[in-house]
Order: sequence, then structure tokens, then C-alpha cells
Amino acid sequence: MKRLKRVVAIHDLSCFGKCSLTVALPIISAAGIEVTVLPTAVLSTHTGGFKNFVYRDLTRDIAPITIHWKSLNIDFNAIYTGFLGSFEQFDLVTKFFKTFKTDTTIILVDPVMADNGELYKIFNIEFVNGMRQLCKLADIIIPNITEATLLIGEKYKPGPYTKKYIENILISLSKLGPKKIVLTGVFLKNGEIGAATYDSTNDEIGYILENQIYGNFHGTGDVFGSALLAGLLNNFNLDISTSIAIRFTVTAIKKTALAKTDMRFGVNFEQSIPGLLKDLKLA
Ligand code: PXL
Repeated sequence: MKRLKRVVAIHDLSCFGKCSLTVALPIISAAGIEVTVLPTAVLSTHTGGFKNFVYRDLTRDIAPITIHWKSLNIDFNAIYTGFLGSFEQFDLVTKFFKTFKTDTTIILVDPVMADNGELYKIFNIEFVNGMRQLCKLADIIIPNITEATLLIGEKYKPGPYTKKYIENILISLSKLGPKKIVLTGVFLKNGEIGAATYDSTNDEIGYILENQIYGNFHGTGDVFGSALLAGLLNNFNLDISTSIAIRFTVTAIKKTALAKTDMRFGVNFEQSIPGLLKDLKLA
């Protein structure tokens, strides 16, 4: 039996309100991939819609953790970054990439910083510049439309979008450096939602669109990113991995909407895992 592939997930640990590490760890593990975690911060809840959350920044632990792992000769098939806890973490994560990247490592950066036309309240424009630098080092980035427009320095525009508009964004993003882009929150007409993919190595653009379920469900970007990476590491291509991840995310949102759970609490991805494993041909 071959050894498991291994991902290192560099995100915060929001203890309540499923997102970031509390979804990356179970989803990627369920897909047969070992997950190492590097928490960027510990929060009592995520920052989306909760007040007075506890926020413990772990910036000063990142370098010693990197040095310790290097001394153990650990290697990673993929490095998956999400919510970073401070501006200083951009340099530390860049060093982490340099320390662990090999010819075959996939660096997937989710530039978590904004949604619905707004930067998350805890971040400022300097943070956007840091994220842009980090994206330059990635193989794949998975921004939503708000993050994408911030990265390329354009004004946010609410949808529906034209294919021309989306394709300009994808190409501008690829000019930053990453060869592959998955842009989320795309819709060409009202009532649908999904992603557009761009692979600059063969200049292919794809759209994966589903019926929209209204509401602002938290943590769905992380559910999507985790399932996408699970697809890629199980050897599916970018488009198939994206459609598997969208199906998984939409199923989880539907279950959550039916149960009328508080949208801040996260989505029911747990009971959607069997379907994900079928799509990944693991069950
Ligand atoms: O899901 C993105 C995310 C991750 N981590 C924290 C967040 C958010 C979005 O609000 O606040 C702490």
C-alpha cells in the first residue's frame, strides 16, 4: 500500500461556526488524504456575523513550527492556505512555501479576505497587497468575485456577469502568476450560481453553474476549496474537481437550508460526505 498523500492546511481554527480548519480537516481526511494543520489564529467563532469573538493570533508560532517540521523531513503533496491571522503571516507563509515546495507540490491559495463587495472588517488595503503577493506564488487560486476584483485592482460589480467580464478577470488573475484559477460566486443570470475555471496552460475556460439557494451561508468557500483539493489530489482534473466540489457544497447548503439552521453556524457538509466519496470514486 502506498503512503497517503499529505496536505498542510494553513488556516485559522474557528472553534465554533464551521469553516477553515474545522471543515478542511474532516473533508480532506475523508477523501483519503492526510492533513497536517498549521493554525494561523484561534478564534472562539469566525468573524462573519458574530461579535466579541476571542482572537488569538498565532503569528509568532509559525516560524518555529516550520523549523521543527523541516527538521523532521516532512513533505507535502499540497499546501493549502486560507484565512491568515495577520499581515506578518504573508512573509512567514512565503518562507513556508520556499521551505517545502518541490517540483510536484500543489500550492493552492484561497485569498480569504472579502465577500459580497466588502473586505472583512478585520482587514485593510495593506492586507490585500499582501494577499496579491502570496497569490503570485500559487499554482491555483480560488477567489470569489469580490476577492478577485481586489486582487486585480478593479471596482466590485454585483452580478449577473457577462462571460466577457468573467474571462477578463480570469486572465488578469493568471497574469499575477498562478496557472490555474477557479473563480467562485459566478452567475450569468439570476437564479444560478457556480464557478468559472481557467487553465492558462491550455487556455481553457469552463463554467460550472447550479441553481442558486438564497442566503449567505458561512464557511462554504472553505467547504468548496477543501473538496476541490480532495478532487485534485485524487487525480481529477480542474474542471471535474470543481464540479465535484460545487455539487458537494450545494448539497450541504440544501440540507442546511431545509433544517433552517442559523446561517452563521456553517453548512451540513458532514452528511454530504458519502456523496462526495461516491463522486471521487472512493465509495
Ligand atoms: O470562511 C472564511 C473565514 C475563515 N476564517 C475566519 C473567518 C472567515 C470568514 O468570515 O472569519 C476567521
